[in-house]
Amino acid sequence: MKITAAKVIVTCPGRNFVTLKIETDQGVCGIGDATLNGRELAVVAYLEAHVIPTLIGRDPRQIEDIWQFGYRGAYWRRGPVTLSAIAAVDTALWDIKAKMAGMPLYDLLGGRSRDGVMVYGHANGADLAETVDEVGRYIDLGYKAIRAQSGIPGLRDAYGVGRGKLFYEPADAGLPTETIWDTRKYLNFTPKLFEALRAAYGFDHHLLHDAHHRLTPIEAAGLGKALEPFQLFWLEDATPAENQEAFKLIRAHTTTPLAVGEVFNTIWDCKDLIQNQLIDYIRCTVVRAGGVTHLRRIADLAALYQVRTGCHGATDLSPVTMGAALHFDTWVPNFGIQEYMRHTPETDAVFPHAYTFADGYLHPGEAAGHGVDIDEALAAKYPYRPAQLPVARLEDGTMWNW
Ligand code: EZ4
Ligand code: CO
Repeated sequence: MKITAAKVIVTCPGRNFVTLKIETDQGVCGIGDATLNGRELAVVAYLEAHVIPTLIGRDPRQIEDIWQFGYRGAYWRRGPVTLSAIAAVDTALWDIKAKMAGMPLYDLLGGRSRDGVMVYGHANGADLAETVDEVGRYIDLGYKAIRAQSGIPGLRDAYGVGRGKLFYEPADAGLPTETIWDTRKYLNFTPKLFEALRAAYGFDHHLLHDAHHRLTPIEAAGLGKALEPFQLFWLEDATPAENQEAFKLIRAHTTTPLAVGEVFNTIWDCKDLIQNQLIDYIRCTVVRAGGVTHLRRIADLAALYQVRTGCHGATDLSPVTMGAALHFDTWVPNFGIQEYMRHTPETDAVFPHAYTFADGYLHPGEAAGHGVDIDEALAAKYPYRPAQLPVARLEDGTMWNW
């Protein structure tokens, strides 16, 4: 069996997505997501100039060897561009292998471990009252788990607050939007939000929150402690994690469960956090962390330390990543939760998929492969539009973490 062709498809049905399609001499093809939000064209160039030429003529069944070739063969190890490109190849090859086997991908990985994949939705509002209402809307939609983010009094911008309901899209301008951040106002407000949410809805639902890298370790420790009475499912990205040891300080002060890893790209970014039991959930997903092949290694390491998975699932992860992640989630023994931000109807139309939502769970479907396709004719109607993520500055102008 041979790979005969591969191409990159860029489409913007409301936001940019990069998709790799691999064709074979058996007529079976597979697709993988290569979208790196705000840096899309870097991965396009990487795939077209450096990866696709090495794939032609290769046996697509050799997923492991092709992964190692992409990783070791680059010499320049790691990094989001390289690992997103490797992930796209890997996802497309698993898609092909599962289609050849006539199996849904989860079956090929080792079979079903659960009946459905518990997801969390994103509730956000301009202020506390609106955010409380939004959480209620998700409860009414059947969600078992909800992430709450809110506008903050006295602060113009807060992470996670969308302009419309149910859809949130931060990459909103050709050049980065400048937002203003104030940690004092955020720390003053956030416990009040969760107090109000528990007062309104009780303790039966899982509540989550994303600090989005804004805090120092000691500030994160304080927030974790202040949130303990409200029993969060997790506090995410409490502080940047380039220095994985920073989490020792947070861990020493709070029992609020911690989740990290959506910006990680290999197992090496996760290693110390997992081995030192500094986190409870690892947020890596298929496209950002080298595909199913590498994500599986991260999950296996995590399992040794009772760390569970919590795959990133924002709208910048295309339906292709969502589909592949749902097969992974259905199989992985140490599953925790899956993030689920709905894609727009335009995006769903470009990427017809077998996965479905019901009662707070996503189901990957029974189609052979990962169950997601791309309508190339429709994709061609939505040309690339430059869009970058915002940046954050403190009120005095100092650059901060967005
Ligand atoms: O800001 O994926 O938990 N979800 C998140 C996301 C990220 C975006 C960045 O591209 O933090 O909303
Ligand atoms: Co996040």
